[in-house]
Amino acid sequence: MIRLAEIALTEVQMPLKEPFRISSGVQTVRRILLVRVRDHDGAEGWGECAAGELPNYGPETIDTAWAAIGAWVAPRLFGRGFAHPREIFPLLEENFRGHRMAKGAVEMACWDLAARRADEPLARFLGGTREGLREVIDVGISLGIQESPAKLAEKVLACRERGYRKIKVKIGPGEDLAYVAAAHEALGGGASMMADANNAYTEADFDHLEKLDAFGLMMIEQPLAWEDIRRHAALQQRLKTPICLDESITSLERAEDMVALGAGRIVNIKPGRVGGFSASLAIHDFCAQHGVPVWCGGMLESGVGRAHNVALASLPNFQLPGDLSPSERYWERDLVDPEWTMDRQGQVRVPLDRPGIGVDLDLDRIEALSVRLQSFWG
Ligand code: OSB
Ligand code: MG
Repeated sequence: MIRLAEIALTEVQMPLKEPFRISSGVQTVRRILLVRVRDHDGAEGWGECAAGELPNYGPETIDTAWAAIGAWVAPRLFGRGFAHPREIFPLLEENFRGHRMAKGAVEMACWDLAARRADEPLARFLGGTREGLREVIDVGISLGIQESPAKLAEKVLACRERGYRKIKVKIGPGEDLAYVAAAHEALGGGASMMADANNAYTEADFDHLEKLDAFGLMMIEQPLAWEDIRRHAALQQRLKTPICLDESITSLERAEDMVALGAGRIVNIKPGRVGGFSASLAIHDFCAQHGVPVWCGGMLESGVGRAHNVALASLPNFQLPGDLSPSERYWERDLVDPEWTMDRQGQVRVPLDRPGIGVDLDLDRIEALSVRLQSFWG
């Protein structure tokens, strides 16, 4: 039984090595909300909230998540026992709409705690009886919008040289065709390349977006508004390039809608966006049953969130490279030991030799970077 005794929140602020600009905004410092859960037997688990500083990806921010955890998530979890962490998400959904990133941060910390108590690596604990766990995962990189197409071309070449198996370029109106063309030319093709628009286009842009078909991209991610499944279906009808949904997939039901309406052919799963691992596993299994490949997205997490993503991406239907860049791509120094690495073949190893998330927290560094702490007690 898991009986939570404490949920501790810490905000740390870490400067990114380089600013990350996408169509919906730019980040230079990552404000990170870490969650530590402890049960009455003294076992602990760690989580990281996917939300950023501004509500420009989804409606949540790290401040709304902080408030939601304190006001509604923590009180609901205290004072009861869980035989398995899969019981947590349904409980958090009862008459409690949205706030999936807040729910997910705590839920995933509880999965880590349960995996440690079961003495199993998180990847195995998550996979359960599913066959085909991956021990190494192909890694892709997500490149922010650059100053110029030429600069992007330079970057994509360096990424290929480094070994990345997939290169995602961010696009937006006025910063699209010339950028994709330059990257396409540098790489000599579009097969290992994709574009992510983060909601930047509308129905008025369909003719324009059709021009992207010429580049033979692996996929185009979230071209239209996050709540708009129907127009993605209309666009997919016109495009040869598969559409992958990211922001739109806030739950299993939205993945079902995507498949039923033909609104996309690939799903980006970010466990934080859907409320944690229970919902991620449900989406993973649903997509596997319907022949829809999935891959694991990223939210510029520290090594804590990255650990959850890597564990999830070890599941069999994660058929495409994940946005699982190594620590050195984001940070001077990460919050975990060992830091996340990628080999020259563009793969990350799933830590299967120790229980839970498989990395230690650098508590001194976390303390040094922390700007806010709050504990809730059960
Ligand atoms: O759309 O996938 C996205 C980062 C922040 C917000 C949205 C997105 C991203 C990324 C970064 O693409 C992926 C990573 O963590 O490297
Ligand atoms: Mg995206």
